[in-house]
Amino acid sequence: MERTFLMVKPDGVQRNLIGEIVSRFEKKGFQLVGAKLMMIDQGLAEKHYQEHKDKPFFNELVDFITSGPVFAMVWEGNNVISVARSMMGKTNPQEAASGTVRGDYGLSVGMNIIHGSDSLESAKREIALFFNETELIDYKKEINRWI
Ligand code: RTP
Ligand code: MG
Repeated sequence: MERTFLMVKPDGVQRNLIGEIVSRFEKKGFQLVGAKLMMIDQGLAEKHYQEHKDKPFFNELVDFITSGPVFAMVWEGNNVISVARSMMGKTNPQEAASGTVRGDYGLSVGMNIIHGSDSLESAKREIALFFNETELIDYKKEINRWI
């Protein structure tokens, strides 16, 4: 079963959106396999955002993601990587459609509430970066046969 790494960013935590965001993915039919409230240190932030290290906004991005607690999660389900990306909405909340997390709650590209892995490769990399195998729980829900 496909897995992805999702994270409520510091702005989403401060704005009390953890419950709302978890609820959206639960109701969609995805299964939570791991989650924790945590601080990201400089080293982890730089690794997580390594693909952006040469971008002009890199320092700003690292400062923001290390500025307060985040809620890190691993979710499982059919096509969860791409479906979660569409539920998040476009990177710039001003362009994100209503009904998406960023479209409904975000206003600026720097503070866009949520992160989600953008490919199978980045999902694998990010899950391993944030979670130990023992923190990821494999379990069955009866409800899954109705999805
Ligand atoms: P994310 O990685 O956070 O899920 O977001 P994303 O895939 O939609 O966007 P990505 O291109 O990976 O960019 C990572 C984060 O960098 C910030 N950003 N700022 N100032 C800018 O022009 C700019 N562009 C991107 C955003 O916060 C974005 O989520
Ligand atoms: Mg990205």
